[in-house]
This record gives sequence, structure tokens and C-alpha cells, in this order.
Amino acid sequence: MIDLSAPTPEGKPAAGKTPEGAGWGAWALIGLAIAAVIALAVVNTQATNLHSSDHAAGASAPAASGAVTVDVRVEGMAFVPASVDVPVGSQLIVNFTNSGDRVHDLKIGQAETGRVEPGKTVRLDAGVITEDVAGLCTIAGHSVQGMTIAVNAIDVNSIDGAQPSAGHDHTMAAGGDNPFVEVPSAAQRMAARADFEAVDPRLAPAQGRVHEHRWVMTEEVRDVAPGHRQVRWLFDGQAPGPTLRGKVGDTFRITIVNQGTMGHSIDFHAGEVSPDAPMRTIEPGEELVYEFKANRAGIWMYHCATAPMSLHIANGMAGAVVIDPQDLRPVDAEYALVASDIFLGEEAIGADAARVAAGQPDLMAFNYYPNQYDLQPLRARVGQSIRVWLLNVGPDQALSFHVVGEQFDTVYKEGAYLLRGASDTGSQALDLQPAQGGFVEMTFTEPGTYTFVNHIMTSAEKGQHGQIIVSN
Ligand SMILES: [Cu+2]
Repeated sequence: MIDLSAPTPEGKPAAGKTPEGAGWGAWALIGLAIAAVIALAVVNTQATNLHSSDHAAGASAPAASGAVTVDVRVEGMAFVPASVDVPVGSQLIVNFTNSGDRVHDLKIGQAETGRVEPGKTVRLDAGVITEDVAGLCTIAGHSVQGMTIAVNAIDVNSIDGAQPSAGHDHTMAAGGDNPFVEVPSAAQRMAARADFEAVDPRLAPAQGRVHEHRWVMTEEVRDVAPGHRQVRWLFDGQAPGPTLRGKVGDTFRITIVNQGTMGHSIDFHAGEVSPDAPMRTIEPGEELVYEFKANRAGIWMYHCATAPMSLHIANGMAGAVVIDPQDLRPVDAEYALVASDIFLGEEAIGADAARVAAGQPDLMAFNYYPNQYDLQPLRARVGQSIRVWLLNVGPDQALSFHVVGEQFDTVYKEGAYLLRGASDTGSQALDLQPAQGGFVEMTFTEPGTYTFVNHIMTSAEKGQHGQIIVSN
């Protein structure tokens, strides 16, 4: 008996490689063709395959006969295992245990368990497996959060075992329709990771009146989502770029040095300058000095201004300049969150240009990494006031920043207070279009886990979601 619960080996099918000499047009056609095949394969279940599998490595499957029994359980919002291999012609029996804390079900092909309460186990006869079948939890929204299971039909009679019996491809992932890569589900994004280091969201006070920095611009492979690495285009090695902070009247003198492979540039919204010279694109090996005086308070965007700007911003070339209003009140802690759309792509290419052009983000993030503050929450104490500076760099999606269980007593948006130190009124969300910024202030009165989200809920579900843990 082989271990049917063992994960199938990772392997990117041919779709993960650029055909030599193929241009983007041909590439897009290949993508569409793959998407069409997959759409046909899943049309009856609305499910997508969670796991990318390579059947060639499953050659040790037993002869096809009789029944195969598999135990499936629930972890968070995922089935474990997320993928099972079954010899073609075998009957599949699933012992489904709902080990989660919410009601779920399991549907594989046309077979359904019906609703299963937490702690209960139900036996599901999925019938004879003749081709790959998608399984899912049918409760609204659960499959898009990651509750899918792929049943792979293994053709044990194939000599080299190289082709899946149904002949289609498994690059699709829960939570996305990106034909190039596997998009991690919410359950995968929120699973604890010992080695993870979030972008530090803390914002230090302004120091000095002249701010001089030298930023090297590079293109480097980075971890952009759990299990996914791809090239990012970076100011000073980070996405978002460094957060600058000063006061009204300060001078900023930034030297950008292009050590990448293509032209890049920078545009600081925090100053008023003639764009012609300082915002020009510089080629690899060149550098330029961009100087401006900050005459107006606010949180201002900066970004690479080389076309297509959507792609340069999507790949990481954006950040914030904070210019303090004159009468900023003292708070116990300040944070800076840059809202950004995340486009996945192949490792060596970075954000997929066609998806960026179509405005179809795979994930959404604060500080360019989805769900990172679910893994490393912000922390505060009861009675403390915190200020969260917010900037939306897009490139396309809007932000409606909300903290679950909390109300803002102070809201500053695009240079003006909407509300200031209020006690008998308040605000529930700060809305910011791309290139808009502001801050919110709140004081926690009870301990607890306060979730912050983009209340455009599909963006929260794509990763614009984090936590503030408040203790006594
Ligand atoms: Cu650039």
C-alpha cells in the first residue's frame, strides 16, 4: 500500500517556461489556451486544483484495481492532504474528518458528504476514478479561501507515466486564475512560518532638516508570497522603498543609482519641481540627484516613473515620504502601511505584464507582502493611542482602511483633518485612491485581537489583512 496522503512532488509544467523566441503575443495565446482547457475541466465543480503535480514522479503507483481509501482532514481553511493520487479505474473512498472549528463539507465530482459538524467523520464514496477530478467545500466562499482538493488519476499502464490521464495541466491554484504560477490560498498565506520576517511597520520620528540618501536601484529575486519567489525592482533593496520622514521646510536630496538591467527613474510627490530633468529615466550604470523642498505636510507617494509605470510600481518601485503636520499630537506608537496590489509571475520575469496591464492583481498587500501582519501582528496596550499612516500606491486598487472593533477619533486625509480628537463622533474607514495618503488614530479600551483590513472585502481576502494584538 503506498502512502496516498504523501504530497505529490512539486514540478512546474511546461507552462512555466518561456518558449525560445516566443514574443509576448504568442505567450498570451498560450496562456489563454491553457486557461480555456482548465476552464473546461472545472466547469462543473467551480473548483480549481490546489496542488501543482507532476505525474511522472508518481510512477510507483500500484496496479489499478479495487478501492483506495484516503483520510482527509481540515486545517484552517484547507483540506489535508490537498492532493491525492489514485490509479485509474480504482474506486476512491474518503474518510473525511472535519478537524476544523466550522461546518464544512466535501464534494468530489458528483459525490457529496453533506454538511459535516466539527469533530465528525463521514465516509464518502467518490466512485471509480477514470480521470482527474476536482474536489471542494461547497459552502459559499470556502473554496476560494483554499478548501479544494485535487484527485489525480494516475495511469499505471503508461510506460513512462509521463502524462496525466486526463491530459490537462495543474498550474491553477486556489484563489487565483493566473496561468503562470500557483497563487497561494488564504489558508496557505496565513499558515505560521518560523522563518518569516515581516517588513518593519514602525515609523520613527523625523530627524534633521536635510535628508540625503543614495539609493541603488536593483532587480532581485525575492519572496513575494508564501512559496513564491520572483524578481522585484527595488529602491535601496526593498519594497516598499525606504520611508522618508521630515518636517515642513526640510530639504531632501536623493541620489538614485541604476544597477538594474533596464531604465528606471523616480518621481517624488512630496515636492514641487519641474519634472523634465529630475524625473527622467536613467539607464543602467547612470545616476541622478533629485532634490526638493517639502513645503506641504502629508504622506506623499514616490515611485519609478518609467513606462509602463503600472509595471514598475507593481514590481516594487514605490514608497512614502511623511511630512509631519505642524501640530501633530503625541501618540504612543506610529506605523506606516503602504497598500499595494500584488501581481505574480515567473521567477525570472517578475509581475506578469499582461495581468498588470489588465488590472488583475493576484493578491493584495500592506507593505508589499500579503497577510504579513497576520503572521507578525502589530502590538499595543490598553489605553495606548496609535497612529497608522497610510499610503495607497496601487497601482490600481482603492483602499478603505478599517480596524475591526475599533473606531478612529482622528482622521487626516490628503492634507486636512476630517476629524480630530473626537469623543462623541468617530470614523470607521479611511478611503484612499492610488497616490492618496493620510493617517488614522485610535485608542484601545479593551485587550484583544483587532484585525485591520481593506474593507473592500475581496482585497482583504486577497491579503490586505493584518492584526493588532492589544494586551493589558
Ligand atoms: Cu523602474
